[in-house]
Amino acid sequence: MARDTVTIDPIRSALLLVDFQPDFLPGGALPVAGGEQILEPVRRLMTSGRLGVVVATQDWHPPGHASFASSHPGRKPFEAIMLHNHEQTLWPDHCVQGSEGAQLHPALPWTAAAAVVRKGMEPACDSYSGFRNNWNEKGERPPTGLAGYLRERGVTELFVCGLARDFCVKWTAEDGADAGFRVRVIWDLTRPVDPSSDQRVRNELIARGVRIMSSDQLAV
Ligand code: VGL
Ligand code: ZN
Repeated sequence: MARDTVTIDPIRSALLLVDFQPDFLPGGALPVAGGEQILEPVRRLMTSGRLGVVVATQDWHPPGHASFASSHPGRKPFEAIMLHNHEQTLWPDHCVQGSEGAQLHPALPWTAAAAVVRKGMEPACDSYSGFRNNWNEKGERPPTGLAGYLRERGVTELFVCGLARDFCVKWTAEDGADAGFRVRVIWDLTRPVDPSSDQRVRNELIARGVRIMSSDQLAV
């Protein structure tokens, strides 16, 4: 099926790269299958400048983080618990601050990135989204400042890709839409933790006003 080309104004756009870190790629602590397949096309987009300013998120947890199964005696990775009145999936230890697996992935040209927003630094609270933490003990989701940064630069359009489709990409895209940006997820430049979630994730994104596109719509 031929799909329409998406018109891009680089002055008003940002390429938002979510969690391209070795821990989310095969061989890492929380590997997302097929993540390595999107590195090369993302590298090309980063250096092209076609999608405007390049901004990245970096999952950056202190040791003993509340999202780690190892912080909850008797719990195993991928189980869910209630944390601050919301369901929290427990993960293997991953993206520990300063570790090899937490670095920005060395296969990508990070000199092209204007800003990197670190997230998940609160010991007691997770942060899937680049815009806001998950809920804290007060039931709030404090902002990271990313929306203000983008707005001040005149950005209105976000092109989101990265890992993982069903967690940090989804939450980032939804919060970006809630913050008033026109958000597109470049679906083929994301990969999920759980491929069986794809239809639900797609529906939930669309319901929140996020557009789903394919990299082949970025025609030259
Ligand atoms: C992520 C689980 C835990 C992600 C981060 O980048 O999608 N998933 N931390
Ligand atoms: Zn994490």
